Amino acid sequence: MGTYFGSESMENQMKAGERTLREIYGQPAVWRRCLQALANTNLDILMPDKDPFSFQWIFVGCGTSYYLAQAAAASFKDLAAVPANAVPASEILLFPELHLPVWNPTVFPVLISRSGRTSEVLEVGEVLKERGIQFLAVTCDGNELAELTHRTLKLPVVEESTVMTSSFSSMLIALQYIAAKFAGRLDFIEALNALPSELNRLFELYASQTEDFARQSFEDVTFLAQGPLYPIAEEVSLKIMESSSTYAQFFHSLEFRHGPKSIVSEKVLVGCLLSEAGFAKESAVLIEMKELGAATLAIANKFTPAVRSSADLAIELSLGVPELARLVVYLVCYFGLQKGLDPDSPRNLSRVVTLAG
Ligand code: F1P
Repeated sequence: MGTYFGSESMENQMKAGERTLREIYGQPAVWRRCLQALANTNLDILMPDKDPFSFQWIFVGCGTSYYLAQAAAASFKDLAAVPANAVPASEILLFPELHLPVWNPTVFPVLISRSGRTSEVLEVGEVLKERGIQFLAVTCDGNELAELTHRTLKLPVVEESTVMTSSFSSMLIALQYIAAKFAGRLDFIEALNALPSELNRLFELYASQTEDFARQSFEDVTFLAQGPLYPIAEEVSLKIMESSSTYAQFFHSLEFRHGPKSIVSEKVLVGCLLSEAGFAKESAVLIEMKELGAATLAIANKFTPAVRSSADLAIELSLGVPELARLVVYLVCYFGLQKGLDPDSPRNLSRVVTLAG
């Protein structure tokens, strides 16, 4: 898993994407370190000053951190049964009354930013301070964001790459951990603790198959998923775009039938992140796209023989943890589509995006 498509020799690909590959294969160790840090942190002081169940939780970020916000909102709704939603930081800046209506004083925003420097996120922090709204910051680097609130969770992740891998996975694990902790779901925390060794098992099983698969090149790429896996499909597509300048799309799996399937040909890769809850209906889309001639990749916790045979690459997770705790593992199974480019140095992109004005 975690390798590159493209026409260059594997040796050159390794050199070009070395940092990204190291990042992917280093995930289990990073997750372990974060889980340890979370176990040693007093999370109560990060919570709103009254009953956390009485708040509307709003998760805010840009780019990868916005997709992470969506996965976090789904996790909070599912684990803690609190109202939760996700918005890009720019939405709050441009349409504040849609997202922070004055008639709803019980909002608790969670600002997510690896760098703690993205200007839209910092501006949202300033708006919240002006309005006297308490908020939590989740970050890896800390920086200016951490100075805006005493409720800051700074994770022990140092990531030099532009593309966010460890930061995404560890901030998602941390937010799920917080939701589970305040919902009293100790079983879920146990499930998160099982993930690092499970991922090592999956690397052993699937790394070489995936590398073989990844030697092909595709004209178009699309990733499909539903429910809490949908933001993971968004993130996988973003990673493909960032690391290979290939336009990648994402759809809710069943939506793909309503028009977008017109793009399907043997030069198109359709990746399906199959949930357990929606397996029958989502896998029917995979089977249909294979019949239409697409190249297919599927990730599922368990396959049936028919579904497995419709996937050119089938990655079976076999994880004995709740579906929601598996999200982060689907993410690691992403591919950087390489077209003679260096996935460590995305075109037109810097590690921090700062907008003037
Ligand atoms: C957000 C972000 C990333 C993107 C790129 C530029 O950063 O948009 O999602 O991949 O690295 O920055 P941050 O606010 O989480 O630091």
